Amino acid sequence: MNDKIIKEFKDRFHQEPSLYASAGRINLIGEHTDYNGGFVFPGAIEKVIMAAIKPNGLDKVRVYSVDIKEYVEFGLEESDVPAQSWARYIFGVCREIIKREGIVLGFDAVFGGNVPLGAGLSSSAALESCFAFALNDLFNNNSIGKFELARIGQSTEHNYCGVNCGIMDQFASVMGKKGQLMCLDCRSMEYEYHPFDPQGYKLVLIDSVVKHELADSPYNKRRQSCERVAAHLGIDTLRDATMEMLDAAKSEISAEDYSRAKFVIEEKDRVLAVCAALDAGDYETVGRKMYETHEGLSKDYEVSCEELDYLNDIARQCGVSGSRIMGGGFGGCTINLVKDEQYDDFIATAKEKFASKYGHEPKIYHVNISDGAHKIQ
Ligand code: GAF
Repeated sequence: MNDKIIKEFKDRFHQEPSLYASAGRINLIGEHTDYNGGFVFPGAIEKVIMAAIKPNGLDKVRVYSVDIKEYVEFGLEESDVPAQSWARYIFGVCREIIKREGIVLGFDAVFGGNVPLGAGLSSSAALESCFAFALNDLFNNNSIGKFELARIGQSTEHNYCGVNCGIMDQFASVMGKKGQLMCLDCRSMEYEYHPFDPQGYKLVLIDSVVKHELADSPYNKRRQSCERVAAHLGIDTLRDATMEMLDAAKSEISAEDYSRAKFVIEEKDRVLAVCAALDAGDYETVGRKMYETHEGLSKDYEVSCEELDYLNDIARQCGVSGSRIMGGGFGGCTINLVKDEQYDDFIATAKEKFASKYGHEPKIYHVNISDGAHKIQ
């Protein structure tokens, strides 16, 4: 992939570029907790978005996507927003750096990657983080802190892409470290790295290939539900809520808002339980909590879909230790914690059963926890 992107750059722009990459992410547990001030437990993965970039001395950005096979040019003023949705991620990053009094001048770029789109692996965060990291290096002497680079990606989603997301995806994409998951407290923004090398188990993603689209989607509505309940309880975020507080307010809020908040309060505790279980090497408890999360995401938060529930059922039937829908929901992947000796049978069964019900096989991605944003050359 490196060679292809660099060759395309040289063919188009006849210059020698620098090459940067940033990663997609998995999340072991802690879904829809980030924008509620709770905990998340993500890690960066080997799948990346990569960009060849060089300043061009002009007052515009010229960028080509090797995967979408489209070329776009845009200026750097707020009114120059491009029509193509993929280009808005890059435009948004430029604008968010400029808003923070950072420097972005004209540049040429060619980018591509192997983070599957719409699979819940945060290809958009990888794209934002890759450009934020590169523009910090090329124009700002790396003076913008790494955490701020993640916030630049998050603000891009809010202000240019219509997704009112939390910080998890961009945080993981920027801060990821090989072989380590990160427990992030999304209220204090403190985080710890946890080595993740489950002896005797594998982590595998099964992609239903049902596409999710978070912009204008129920994702923003879920967030609004949580904010309504927090406001009703007189607290900043659901991080400070307990089930006792929620139950006391049950008759004053809608049944739907109650279910959403119930999931978030329970999920908050599950992340901490998983953290402790991981440190104790107790992967069966980790797996049990993953199933509980799936149940909550499916029944209370209602962000699953038939295909993902089916994949979760297959995992249970195969005796897999843990399985759940991963990411924002409404399609994408399940993440599965599988004992080595059950792995082959599980994958074969999942492929066969899913294909006979939905007419196509799910995609299988092995998870390798890797480094986040970095310069390649
Ligand atoms: C999406 C969002 F971008 C994240 O911020 C997070 O809320 C996640 O859904 C659900 O945990 O990936």
